[in-house]
Amino acid sequence: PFLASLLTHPTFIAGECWTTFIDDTPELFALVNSQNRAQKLLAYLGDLAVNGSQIKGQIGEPKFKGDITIPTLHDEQKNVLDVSEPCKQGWRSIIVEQGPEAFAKAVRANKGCLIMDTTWRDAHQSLLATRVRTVDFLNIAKETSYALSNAWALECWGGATFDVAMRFLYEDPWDRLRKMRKLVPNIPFQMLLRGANGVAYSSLPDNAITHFCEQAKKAGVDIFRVFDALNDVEQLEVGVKAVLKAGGVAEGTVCYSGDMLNPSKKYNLEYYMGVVEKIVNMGAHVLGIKDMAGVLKPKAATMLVGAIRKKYPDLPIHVHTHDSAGTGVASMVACAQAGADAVDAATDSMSGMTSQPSIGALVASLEGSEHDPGLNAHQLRMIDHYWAQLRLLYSPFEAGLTGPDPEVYEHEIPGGQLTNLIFQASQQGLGEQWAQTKKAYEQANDLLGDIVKVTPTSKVVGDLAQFMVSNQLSYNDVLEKAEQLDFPSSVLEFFEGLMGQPYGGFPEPLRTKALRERRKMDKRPGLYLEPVNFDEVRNKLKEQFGGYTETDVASYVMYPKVFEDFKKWTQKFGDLSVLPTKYFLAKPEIGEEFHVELEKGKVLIIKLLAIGPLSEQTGQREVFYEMNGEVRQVTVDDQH
Ligand code: 3PY
Ligand code: ZN
Repeated sequence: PFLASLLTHPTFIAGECWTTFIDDTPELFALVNSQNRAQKLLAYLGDLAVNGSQIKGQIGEPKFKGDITIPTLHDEQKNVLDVSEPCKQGWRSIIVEQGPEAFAKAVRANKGCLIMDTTWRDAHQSLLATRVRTVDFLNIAKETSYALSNAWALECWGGATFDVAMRFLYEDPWDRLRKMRKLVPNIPFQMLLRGANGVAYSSLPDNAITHFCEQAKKAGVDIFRVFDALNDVEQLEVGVKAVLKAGGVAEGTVCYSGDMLNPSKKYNLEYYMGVVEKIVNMGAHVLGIKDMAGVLKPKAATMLVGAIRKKYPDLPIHVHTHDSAGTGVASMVACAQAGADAVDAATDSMSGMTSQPSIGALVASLEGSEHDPGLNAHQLRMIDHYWAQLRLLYSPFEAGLTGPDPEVYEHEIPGGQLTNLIFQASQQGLGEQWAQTKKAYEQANDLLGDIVKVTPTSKVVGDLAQFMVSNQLSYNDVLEKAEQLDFPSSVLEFFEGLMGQPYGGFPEPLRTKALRERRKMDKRPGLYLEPVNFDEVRNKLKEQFGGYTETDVASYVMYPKVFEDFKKWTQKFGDLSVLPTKYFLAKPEIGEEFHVELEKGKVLIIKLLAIGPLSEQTGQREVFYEMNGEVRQVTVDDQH
């Protein structure tokens, strides 16, 4: 069609095809562009049809491949809500119009306990290996802007969503953020920032964190939950300072580990109050309490939140938990009663076990009390009808969890990691392997000095645990053979000090024995790392990819290799975020017609016609599609 359009174009016919022709006739090149995009899309679809999904972690095909129904919402008078435009009311307007301090004041003055919905970040990170795609958030975004208009925030970005988007879903996380922002202008967006580690797995130079936060704020993040995996306040401060500089709401966060109710444990109330004091002194607007493993029992929640509330009457407190042991609702109710301003929950179908507690259960538990979160329970259930379907669509990423695991009080594995480890163990036949992994995790934690465990330190403990299981090493073996053992790289990075300083110091002589000739940093890594040379990065990206955006720069600095691979992928297959998930994960039936909107108003109607026979000479197959009425053919290497 391009050639046909060119040959029949009046300018071409008139023989006046000079060099400004390209500038004067952009419509032809828009056509080339969409032809190109269509061809790249077919290349992906063809590969999927012949070789099956190559998405890492996918086992089998979705359980549900029907059309997803978008629920209709009703207002209090049972009238159908018009959601053609996003809702405009919500807590975000205070942040935008009056700034973070005013937001902190307003939430303190609010009577009920607000809820942050984590469905768009932690819930799918913890249940579905972070695999939910942009299109599936956007499809329910406007409805969500109404049903959750009184929410503290939607947690929708950061943590593992950043690298998984590029690494496994071939999506630009920044693009996701911008698109979500457009459809949800009223509810604050919250992200998870791993302090000086940004959204990566070990520390970056300070200027990388500053640049990243600036970009994130510009692209739509309002509230930054900043934590450090060791509660190392110097590491935490790097993140908090970057957020303050960017003008965001800084939720300085203390990570909860161990069991405060057990007086012999390392992390007690005094310890936590010490960390909280330092966070307050950093100028954080909000205090976050992050119970990443779900080990904050209700009584401990009452003690901890109660003590902070008493000492800091003006400080907003926001608590995060996981429902691993099944106590999530009870703990969050205890937090609300002890004076928390906000607690976390997830839509019912995406809640429970390693995810957050159910929003429906929490709302019902607080209903009629002075802590009522002020959400419309019926609308929340309607939104959940959507997520119930999505959960089945993403069934290939389920870890196979069947119930709560109160053993978490012993092994303390964070929610997201618990799912990952179960998944890995189930690949090897679960049973004995899983029991061994949990035990080894507990021992690995003791070997490392009973550290706070959350990304990236939880990975260190997990890697050491798997190393112990696969090499059949006991606790004592590790201590005795440390000088000869080839420890996993994350363990060595931790011992070097690349993740900050653990409370109580590194375990010796294990650290020295394991490190041998490697360096030891006894101050925060940012003091040793060379600042990022941003101009160098910009030039490199320009050379390599012909152009860049400032958010590309931020992605590259965070994950150089992942970003490069992602760009190469999109050069080959185009932007696949437009493809409906069921056709991203599995091939259509022969003759099944589906639509892909490349951009607004540019819709492709696609039908798989046939998959040709294998050519013995080339090892390839021809795959035939109908695309907007024309037959198209792609040649695919058969990988089988
Ligand atoms: C992350 O850092 O991704 C986490 O979810 C920590 O809990
Ligand atoms: Zn979490």
